[in-house]
Amino acid sequence: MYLSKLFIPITKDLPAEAKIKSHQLMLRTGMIKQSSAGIYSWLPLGFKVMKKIEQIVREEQNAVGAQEMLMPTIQSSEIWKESGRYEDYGEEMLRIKDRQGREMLYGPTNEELITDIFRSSVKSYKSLPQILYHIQWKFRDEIRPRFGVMRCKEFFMKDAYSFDLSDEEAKKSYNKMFYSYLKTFNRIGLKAIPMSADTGPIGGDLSHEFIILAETGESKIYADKNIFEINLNQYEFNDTSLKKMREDFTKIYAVTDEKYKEEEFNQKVKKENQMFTKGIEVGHIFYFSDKYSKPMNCLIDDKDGKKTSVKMGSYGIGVSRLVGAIIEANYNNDVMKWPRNISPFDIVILPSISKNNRKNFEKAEKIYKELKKQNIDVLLDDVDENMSNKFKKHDLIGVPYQIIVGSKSEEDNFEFKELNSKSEILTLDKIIKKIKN
Ligand code: P5A
Repeated sequence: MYLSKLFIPITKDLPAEAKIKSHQLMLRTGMIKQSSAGIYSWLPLGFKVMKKIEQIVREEQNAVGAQEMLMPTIQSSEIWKESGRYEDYGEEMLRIKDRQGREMLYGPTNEELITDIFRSSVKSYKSLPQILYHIQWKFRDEIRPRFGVMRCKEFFMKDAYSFDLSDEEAKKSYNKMFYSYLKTFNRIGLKAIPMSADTGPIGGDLSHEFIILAETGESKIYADKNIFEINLNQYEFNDTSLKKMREDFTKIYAVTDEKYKEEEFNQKVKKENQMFTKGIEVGHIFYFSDKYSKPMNCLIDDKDGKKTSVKMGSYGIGVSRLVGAIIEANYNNDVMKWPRNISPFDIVILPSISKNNRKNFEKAEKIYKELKKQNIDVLLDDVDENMSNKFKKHDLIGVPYQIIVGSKSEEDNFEFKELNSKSEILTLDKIIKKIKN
């Protein structure tokens, strides 16, 4: 893609409410555009990044045996009345009427709808366990939408739902998701801490939030630093090992302020290991047993032919929130550097262009064609402006690798630079190898 052809409306004027880096950067680089309070359009650059994150989330869900499906955004109020949440959910739920006057709503979450699907199709324990998920827009009429995509009204969520015969079996599903979440966040270069948490309107008595550290986060965190020492690779994908994994993580003190008690913190964590910081909740998992299946009559036959309510959990990742969270975690000294697997482009070519000298530009086009042939997603900055402005612009767009075609690039050797590092002179072959590795 040539930069001049890319729809990337870079803006300099920021609205006053854009207080945190991710919100400012996403507006400045034209990743998103606000359509009304808490509601955004995703423009090509932002959309590309979000789709890459979505794909990683999907791969890690599939890897633990979850199956993808798609439920609608609009739901009937009937099932919410059955579960008892129609009233409880309050003003955060966007309620709509269709032309027949039927009460509908824009789904803030899908526990009821998936329970309804499940009860009409699964009757026997033999079909269990099951984990189903979808990646779909949600709507919550947040009273104070803020921080751009971090807390908005319409947002993109991966939500999964597990179905098991017993509480014991259900905990195994919970552990699988726990593992899948840690793997997902690792893959996008984030250190996420699982923290025991309150369950709020979703319910149940077992729940963990996954929080990444960031000064601008809304959650206050009290934790033992040793939580970062646990290496996920030591666990195998079987029930025993995953049980041990969750125990290892939950043994170490880590809570948000809802559960924080000063005395307990001082008792359980040595002074030198105490960490108090802020973070962003990027995922949240819940085990609520028969909270929905009981009132909604989602019954299955157990081994003795006795009817029992299916045991359920639900598991969410804020896919659109992650875009902002990754920026918060990776933005440093006015430079944004995307992790390479979610960067909007693999590499950018920056030729030093002037009106009377087209040589660099021609060279850049040759490199561009060669990289394209190698299936590398490359951006060529063909805009006629000085190099220092170009560098500033690309420090914000955040593509991690650059080929600078200027005085230092000669014949088959090119100046190659990784953001936040010194440049080096390499052949195109070596550059291609580096990017593909
Ligand atoms: C779990 C899946 C649930 O809704 N039901 C289905 C459960 N959990 S949750 O914690 O309420 O949300 C899951 C994740 O979605 C993101 N999120 C948001 N992102 C942007 N704007 C919002 N207003 C918003 N609300 C929730 C968070 O990442 C959260 O962990």
